[in-house]
Amino acid sequence: MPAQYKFSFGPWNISEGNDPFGPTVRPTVAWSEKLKVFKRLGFDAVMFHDDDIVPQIEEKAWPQIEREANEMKKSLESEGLVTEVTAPRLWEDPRTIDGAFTSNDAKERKWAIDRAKRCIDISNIMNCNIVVLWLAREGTYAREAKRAIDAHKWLLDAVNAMLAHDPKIRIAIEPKPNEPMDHAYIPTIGHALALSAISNDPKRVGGLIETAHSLLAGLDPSDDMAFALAQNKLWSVHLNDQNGLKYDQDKSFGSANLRVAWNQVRVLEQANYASTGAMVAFDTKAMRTSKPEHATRHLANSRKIFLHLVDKVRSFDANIEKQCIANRDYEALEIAIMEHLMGVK
Ligand code: 3MF
Ligand code: MG
Repeated sequence: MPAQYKFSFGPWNISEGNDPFGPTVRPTVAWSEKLKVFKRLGFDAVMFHDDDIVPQIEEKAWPQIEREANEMKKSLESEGLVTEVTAPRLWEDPRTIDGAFTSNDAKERKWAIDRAKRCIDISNIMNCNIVVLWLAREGTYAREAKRAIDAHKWLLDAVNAMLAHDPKIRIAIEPKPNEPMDHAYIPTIGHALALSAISNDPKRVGGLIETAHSLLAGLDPSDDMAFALAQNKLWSVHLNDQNGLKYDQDKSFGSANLRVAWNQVRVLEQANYASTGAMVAFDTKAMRTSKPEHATRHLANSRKIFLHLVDKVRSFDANIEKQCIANRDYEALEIAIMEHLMGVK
């Protein structure tokens, strides 16, 4: 029996539908309501930003943060849920307008490292040893605005400071090539794992691949996953979809690029990903047109498509693959896969 996949999403994946050109179109769903959605939709875990766990975290002292994190942990337990990952939200504070770990201002860089350490402390309360770094504002709008060589050294300093803060914490870097920045300093998993390799404890620095982020970098998400898997460094995935090179869309998994989705599931199956203990997260967004009562369908649909693709991968005739490869007949391999996906023969 292959290991069962475990699924997660984050509180931000149930959202109000605002975009850069228009306001919210759905009422805010209280956390107590969101909490009930997880099990109902067949999910096992929650991914959190630090301030999803402790709102207005900057206004609170540690004893209160500790108390609120403990309460959150209890409410998860009462639902039979666990925390998949935590992440310091380093991109909303006014101090990080010019970047967090790579700000030109030393005080702001220190603030960012302190916030990341606090996120680790919160993560420990939540019984979670993976902290995700989405390096949102580590990059530039104007290439000359920062010294990139210094920026890379500062990123390394930040990662090392986090590793030193807690001997058990693991850091999963979530690369993204652009948005909100014009160019990000860690645009791909290659950059992330190179940073890992020069850190003080490479075994504790890995990656998280998001489908849309790989596509925005012009790369194939399944190959990005394979690169990390080959180094035992794929610690989570944010499955979603993306229609070409435009803004980050976070569409339902498989909804734009079915074959690309099939290949992601295939590579996870080949690696027996579920048995590594890592989970499948869907970082997807409801369409702005979705009515409030339909605003979690993208999560249920993504999970459904994922599980259908698991069946498709498992039911594909391995002999066809073997023969086509032996015969170097990749046209035959391709049509066999397409017919399998379409359910025609
Ligand atoms: C942005 C993202 C983020 C990260 C999240 C990590 C808001 O494109 O994908 O989602 O996944 O912040 O914790
Ligand atoms: Mg993401």
